[in-house]
Amino acid sequence: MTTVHASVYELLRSSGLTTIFGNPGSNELPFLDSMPADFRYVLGLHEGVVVGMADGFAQASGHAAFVNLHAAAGTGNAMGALTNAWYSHTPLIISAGQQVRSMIGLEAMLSNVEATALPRPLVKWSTEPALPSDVPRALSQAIHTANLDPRGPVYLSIPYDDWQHDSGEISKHLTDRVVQTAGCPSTDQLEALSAVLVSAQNPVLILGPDVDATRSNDAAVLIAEKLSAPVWVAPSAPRCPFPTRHPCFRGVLPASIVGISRQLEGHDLILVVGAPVFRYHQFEPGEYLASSSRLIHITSDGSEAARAPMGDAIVADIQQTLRMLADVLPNSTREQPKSRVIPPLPEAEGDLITPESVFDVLNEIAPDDAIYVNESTSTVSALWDRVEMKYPGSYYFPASGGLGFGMPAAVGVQLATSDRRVIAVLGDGSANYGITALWTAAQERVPVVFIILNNGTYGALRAFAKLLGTEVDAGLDVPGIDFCSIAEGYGVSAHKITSLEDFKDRLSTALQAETPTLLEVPTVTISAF
Ligand code: TZD
Ligand code: CA
Repeated sequence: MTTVHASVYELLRSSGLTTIFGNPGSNELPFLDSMPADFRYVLGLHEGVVVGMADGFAQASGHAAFVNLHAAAGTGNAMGALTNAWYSHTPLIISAGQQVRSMIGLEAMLSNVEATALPRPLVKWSTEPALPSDVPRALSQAIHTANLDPRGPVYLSIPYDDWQHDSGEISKHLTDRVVQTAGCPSTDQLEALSAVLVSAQNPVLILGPDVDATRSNDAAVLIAEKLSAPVWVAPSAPRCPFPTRHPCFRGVLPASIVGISRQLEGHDLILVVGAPVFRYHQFEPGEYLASSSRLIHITSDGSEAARAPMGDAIVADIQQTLRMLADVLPNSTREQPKSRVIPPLPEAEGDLITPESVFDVLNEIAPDDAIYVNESTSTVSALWDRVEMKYPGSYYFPASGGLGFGMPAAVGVQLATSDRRVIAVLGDGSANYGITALWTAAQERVPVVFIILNNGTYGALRAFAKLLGTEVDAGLDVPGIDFCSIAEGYGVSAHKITSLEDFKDRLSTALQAETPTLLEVPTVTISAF
């Protein structure tokens, strides 16, 4: 007999899922019993951190990640992090232990009542197998579902008395199944798209996170160069799809309805790839699009295509479509756009350091293939302006805006990418939501450089309050947090920065270290808009 336990580990192994991000409880112990030696368990101290680390790991590796959470309370703690994984199309296979089958109905302690409903609507699929021998097949379904476009998280609740059951006959057929998509545009669709682009007078490209996720950055560069078109990054950007010092690069679009239509005015053709149309944020109503503009949207996510308020869409494989398009497009005779000018460095105020000068130091000292995990909300534009990012997979930001992603994701990205340095840029507010990731970074000896921009306040919310015409003061300041003491408490060496020179020195040392470092930088507050 092959047990469910043996079949599941075999399936995980054959699917490349040998790293388990988790936080255990009693329901999960029978699964963790005698874990094979080729598996690695990465412990997170809070489930939001567990999912954040797995999210970073999956996004950076380009492959699904496996998560093991504790039943209802553990899953509940993970929900905020799931909002980010959902919107970044991160393939996560999230398993959770369940009470033994005979006691779920009794609502014994640690029962996950209505387990499959709990993680919705933030998973593509959620299941609790009807019988123990179906656990391996359900896991196989979960893995394929997570990996099919649009990729995303799935959830599997497993009663803890299932593991020693016989897994039955079918499980041996599961390990070598290949499930593929082949979503290319037809020849007619490709010709029509290319004809529209060629005949446009003033086309513009807008690129989203899935261009970077599918490693289609080079194809996007070719298309931009062939069209001599300016390139914007779609609003509320969670990744960097285009080299930021390329002459065609224009920046990140604003995130309001009028902000976008104003910025795109004059373009007769707008090609949006790998992003929703659009991820708006601040409500500034008006025209969605100038009447002289036509919008075409290429996405692998049918829901993104269907819910857009304007434009036409092609739902297809992004990498294949961009490569095919790059091949068929002729070179335009238009002049190439000219590189944009980087804004001047603002004057420093008193002893405090400006975020802009922190970014200039990063740009000067960090390796050019450094990976930035950003969760400093008021300084997003300044970072995009000042830090050059030229390689795929150089930037990660919470895709739903749910804070608590930055610190854990930085650990996960670094675990997946040992040949590049990860620099986490965190606000003093944001850092607290995932702070226990510091402990995992120390234990796993993950050499992330954590930079806390400490302005003592929720800076972005102060800017938003102004934008809304409100005068909010309550709940916006976060004074009195000593991040160096916290970091040292979790085993991470830390320094409070006293000057820009000091920052340069400490950063250079941190970038050579083989273990994590936290640098707390007292900064001024700048306006987020
Ligand atoms: N809670 C969660 C989980 N996600 C959120 N996005 C918020 C609360 C609301 N929020 C924002 O959207 S930005 C922000 C909060 C609290 C302030 C973050 O402050 P910070 O960065 O110190 O990290 P800045 O640069 O001072 O804005
Ligand atoms: Ca702050």
